[in-house]
Amino acid sequence: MTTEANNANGETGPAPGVETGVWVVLPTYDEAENLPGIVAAILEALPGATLLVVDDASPDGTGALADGLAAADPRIRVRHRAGKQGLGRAYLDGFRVALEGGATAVVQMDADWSHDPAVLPALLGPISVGEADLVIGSRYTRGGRVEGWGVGRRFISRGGSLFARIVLGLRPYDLTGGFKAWRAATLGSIPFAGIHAGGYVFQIEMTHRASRTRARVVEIPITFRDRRVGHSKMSRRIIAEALLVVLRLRAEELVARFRGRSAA
Ligand SMILES: Nc1nc2c(ncn2[C@@H]2O[C@H](COP(=O)(O)OP(=O)(O)OP(=O)(O)O)[C@@H](O)[C@H]2O)c(=O)[nH]1
Ligand SMILES: [Mg+2]
Repeated sequence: MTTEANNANGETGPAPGVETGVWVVLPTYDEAENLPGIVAAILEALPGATLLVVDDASPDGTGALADGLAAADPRIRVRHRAGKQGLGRAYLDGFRVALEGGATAVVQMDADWSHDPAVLPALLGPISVGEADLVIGSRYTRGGRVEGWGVGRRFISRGGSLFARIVLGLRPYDLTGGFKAWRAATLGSIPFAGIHAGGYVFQIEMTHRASRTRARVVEIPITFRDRRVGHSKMSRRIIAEALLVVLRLRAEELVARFRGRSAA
């Protein structure tokens, strides 16, 4: 048997290889300028993957653009959602579709070029060889970098990761980043219903939940770049929410432990 799957006339059909069964979930909100390029780069890095664009009715027409790309390439799918409900909800919806679609591994990444598609094979590597259940593309592990952020944004991001790491007692250094690869079974074992899917805290909570199921979490260094074009959606409200939810997650765990002890 051969893993060669190109058809005779060289059409861009799915080419089974290591990444067969990999779904890349790409949430978009007003990413029309970025979408065609990032989609092409993702599929170049992972020719056998399925790429799911999850668009929240972007006013700039990203959804229609995605439909056009999907019509030309069977590896591309589009999930349209009625309106902007935040990144976390878009991800959970996309994860559900990927798991129901038979994904064996699920990648999550931003569409604004902050996450380099060329890293995708390396991100999936530890899962393919059976050494990890969750791989984090990490800015804050040895060799990781951030480019294009001012002092303020760096401080918020690093501080947020450190705060969550200490409060929740987690191992990874980058808890707020959104470039991750999941073994499908690990992702599927997390109950989505209870997740605080609002903003930035979503990334922390998903890694926290995975760690509590004893998932093997591995960090690989990445260089994160500030968005190429388009607008930033970061706000004070998102940061405050993240801090509060981290404290709440810890409080919930302590209460559960206390209840367990007093019931025993
Ligand atoms: N479907 C969907 N996608 C979203 C939503 N909010 C953000 N996104 C996408 O999620 C990814 C990350 O969002 P960003 O706005 O880049 O968030 P960020 O990286 O924290 O901040 P900036 O890059 O500074 O804007 C991008 O691909 C966005 O288009 C949303 O409400 N729904
Ligand atoms: Mg971004």
